[in-house]
Amino acid sequence: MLLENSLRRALERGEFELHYQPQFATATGRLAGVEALIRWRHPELGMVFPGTFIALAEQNGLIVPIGAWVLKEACRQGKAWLDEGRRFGHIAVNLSARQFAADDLLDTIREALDNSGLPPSMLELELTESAIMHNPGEAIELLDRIRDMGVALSIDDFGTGYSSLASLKQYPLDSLKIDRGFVKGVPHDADDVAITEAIIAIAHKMGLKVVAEGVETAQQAEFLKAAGCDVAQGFLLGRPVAASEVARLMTAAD
Ligand code: G
Ligand code: G
Ligand code: MN
Ligand code: NA
Repeated sequence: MLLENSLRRALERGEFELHYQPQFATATGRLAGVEALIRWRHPELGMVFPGTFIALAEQNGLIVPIGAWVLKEACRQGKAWLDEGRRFGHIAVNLSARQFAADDLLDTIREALDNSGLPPSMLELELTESAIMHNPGEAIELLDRIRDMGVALSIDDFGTGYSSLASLKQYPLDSLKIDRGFVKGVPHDADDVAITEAIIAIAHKMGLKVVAEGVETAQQAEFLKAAGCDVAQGFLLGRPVAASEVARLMTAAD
């Protein structure tokens, strides 16, 4: 209850901020996108990480207004970078299951895009398998409508949920993010290697891009590049940092 009230106040007082973690194309090393990750700058506690409050915000529903703020702020920042002539590929935003189930999701996305002027194709939404599988029938229709706006869709933590390959085929997706649990084991663990290579092969056959998250070592990065993984993200390549800092990685548009 205490935390619930303080989360609500944090939103009202503007204590949330977004950090951005870079994603790089493995083939060229170029910046392919940035993922927005929420932080709470608490007046007494300092920086609070989402691991400590996102689950609670999911339970009490505050993730819906907090998530709407995240979308709005990410789109605003993306458009500001564009106006500064910076190239950053896309900006990825995490959507929780509760947001995906909310009635006003489409309006929230449309409003964030319209108010900011960010081109929809520069926004990518990351969903987990469980958020989608909760109601697969309705999910396809909702995903189709998001995709119709021109927004890209990605499955986060892929391989940890229970989406079947059949359902995967039906979703209008752009990319899969291989869960960091598998990335952690490559290139030493034979099972993680097999799973990672299989995900890349299936994704590519389905016309999807593959992003590896949680890349922490040069060996992992080399393996992923050789395996044909399109994009890599992780502490080795860049930690989540403030907008001004990630902007230094963005080249000027010519
Ligand atoms: O940044 P960090 O690794 O601490 O994030 C922990 C978890 O919080 C990750 O699973 C990430 O997806 C989630 N997360 C970070 N920012 C957001 C956000 O804006 N919305 C939602 N729903 N989850 C987020
Ligand atoms: O679930 P999601 O993919 O949205 O989680 C993103 C979170 O993963 C971020 O909070 C970020 O801090 C964390 N993260 C990013 N790169 C790495 C990494 O290389 N290793 C680990 N352990 N966590 C990472
Ligand atoms: Mn994510
Ligand atoms: Na993830």
